[in-house]
Parts: sequence; structure tokens; C-alpha cells
Amino acid sequence: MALSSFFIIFAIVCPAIVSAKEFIVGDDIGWTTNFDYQAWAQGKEFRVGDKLVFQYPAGSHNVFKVNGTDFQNCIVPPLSEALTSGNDTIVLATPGRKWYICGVGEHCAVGGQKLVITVQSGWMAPSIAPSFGPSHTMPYTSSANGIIVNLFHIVMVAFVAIVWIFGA
Ligand SMILES: *[C@@H]1O[C@H](CO)[C@@H](O)[C@H](O)[C@H]1NC(C)=O
Ligand SMILES: *[C@@H]1O[C@H](CO)[C@@H](O)[C@H](O)[C@H]1NC(C)=O
Ligand SMILES: [Cu+2]
Repeated sequence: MALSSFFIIFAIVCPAIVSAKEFIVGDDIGWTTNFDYQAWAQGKEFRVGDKLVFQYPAGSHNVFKVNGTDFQNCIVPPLSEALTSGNDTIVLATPGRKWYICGVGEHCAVGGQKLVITVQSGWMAPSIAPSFGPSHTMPYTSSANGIIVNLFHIVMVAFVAIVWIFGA
């Protein structure tokens, strides 16, 4: 009995720890101009290990990962750094702010084709060591919040499972 209870709790809690998500940027709209990517990102939790997929007809757009300054000013890096397949998958490997722009024409500056997200540390790979340099405050705070939220979630799920098993 005790073993099967343990199994059920494990089965419920485990996916909450390891599940990596795949986000289609812009959902059905994909990666294009005149779409509010900040509204799209709002309320979504991006974690280390999750994937972003930028979908668009190859040739009409591209994807550059840039820093905050270049994001703000829509400064396009050399074309050799672009993703251009039309189904570009990016694995979110580290926590912190991540910036992406389209480098075609004025798509970024005029069309607003730009996305900024904050990636939180995954449960399995918490990275709360303080980093140095001017950008250390944001990633640090959001990582810490991510872990608290995750712990809370797991405790709640475990609690519900225990009540369900022993209350039935
Ligand atoms: C952002 O990246 C550009 C190169 O693309 C570089 O020249 C610039 O110094 C970087 N800015 C910061 C704040 O790191
Ligand atoms: C896009 O890439 C993902 C993997 O990153 C793959 O699962 C999917 O089938 C691809 N879609 C198309 C239309 O090629
Ligand atoms: Cu574009």
C-alpha cells in the first residue's frame, strides 16, 4: 500500500519537474510583422530547457538573437548569424532576458517584429549563482521567484495527492 501511494505521488509530481515546453512564437500567426509579441509573451513562463519555434515562410523573415541595446534600436547583426529555415527552433539554455528580432527590411523598426522574454531556471538545473556585470539583477530575481513558484506548485500537487489517497 505504501509503495503504491508513493508511486502515485511520484507520477503526479514528476511531470511538474521535468516537462519542457515548446512555444510556437505567435501561435497560429507565427513570426511576422504587425503582431504584438509582448502581448503574446505576457503570462507565459519560459524555463531553461523549453523551446521557442519561429515559423514563417522561408525567405520572408529571419531570426536574430541580439542584446538589449540592439533590440531597442533594431540593429541587425551580420546575416551569417541569422536563422532562416522558416521553422527555427531555439532551445532556451540559460536563464535571463533573451531578445530576438527580424533582420529583414524595416520589419523590426516599423513592423514591430521583435520579441523579448525572461527565461527562468528549470527545476532540474537551478542556476542561482549571482552573475557579475550590469545585468545581474534581473536574472537573479526572476530565477529565485521561479524556484519558489515551482516548489509551491510541487507541494500543492503532493498535498492534493495525499488527501486524495488517504481521504478516499
Ligand atoms: C550588443 O551587441 C553589439 C554587437 O551586436 C555590441 O557592439 C554591443 O556592445 C553590445 N551591447 C552590450 C550592452 O552588450
Ligand atoms: C518544425 O520543427 C520541429 C522541431 O523543432 C518539428 O517537430 C516540426 O515538425 C517542424 N515543422 C515543420 C513544418 O517542419
Ligand atoms: Cu520579418
